[in-house]
Amino acid sequence: MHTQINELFSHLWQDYLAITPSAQKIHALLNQLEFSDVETQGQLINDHIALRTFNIEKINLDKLAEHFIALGYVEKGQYDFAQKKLKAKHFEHPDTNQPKVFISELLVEEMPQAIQDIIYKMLENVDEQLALQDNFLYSGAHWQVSSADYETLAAHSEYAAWMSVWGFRANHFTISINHMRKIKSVEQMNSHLKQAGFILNSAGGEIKGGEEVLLAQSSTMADKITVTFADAQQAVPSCFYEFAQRYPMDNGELYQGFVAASADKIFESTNQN
Ligand code: OOG
Ligand code: NI
Repeated sequence: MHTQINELFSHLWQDYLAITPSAQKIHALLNQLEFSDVETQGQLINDHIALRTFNIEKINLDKLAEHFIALGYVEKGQYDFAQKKLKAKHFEHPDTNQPKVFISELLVEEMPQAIQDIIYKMLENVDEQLALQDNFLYSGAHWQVSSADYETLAAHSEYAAWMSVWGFRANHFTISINHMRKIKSVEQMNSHLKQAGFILNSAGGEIKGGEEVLLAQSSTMADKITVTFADAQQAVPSCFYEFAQRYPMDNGELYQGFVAASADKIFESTNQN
């Protein structure tokens, strides 16, 4: 287990950047916009990250969560995505400057038998101890599927297809708009990014949620990266960047949870099209 939150997030960030070239570009673009006019170097703040897995005991949601709980994180919310056959929890650290963590898992038993077979085969040779390793959360895929299996998975669950290629890693980081100096809304963020040529996720509208649910979000569509399948090479969606603005609750504090209806659409940032 990692002994420092910063160390874990720095590994997750480097791993994410390596397969998400647009995140590197957006980070540089926004840094330039926000801080090029100030002497003291400011920084972009990460609202949260998200990780994915299957609800299979040796690598389930709780196994991922243990790494964060060991660092002081506490479970705060639960979410169900009936149609996508997903369950999720979010975790917060008592130090509110630390990023929140959203972890989901696919309910494998609710998938068609053919999908279950592919997933069980992927996990067959995964060591029971894998989830205990220090680098588990950024260790990627521990298996290789064929491009045909990838397409079979994708036809039933884009989430399962994504997991078959990318495995254990942060699938996005999230810029906190509340902490920005120049950009003050998701709308402004979106037009800035579109002007620079980035493609946004428009599922359910480019802005998910809003002040009425205390959280407004948007995200890019995942980059396409060429990967090697057992039988072929193919470009598939990797990771994406998200942007979040939080609004105050009645007690004046910013809402720290997630919004299931919005999250349902954010998942689709890694869809093939
Ligand atoms: C997580 C999607 C949900 C949010 O902020 O609502 C999410 C995922 O794509 O794994 O990140
Ligand atoms: Ni998110």
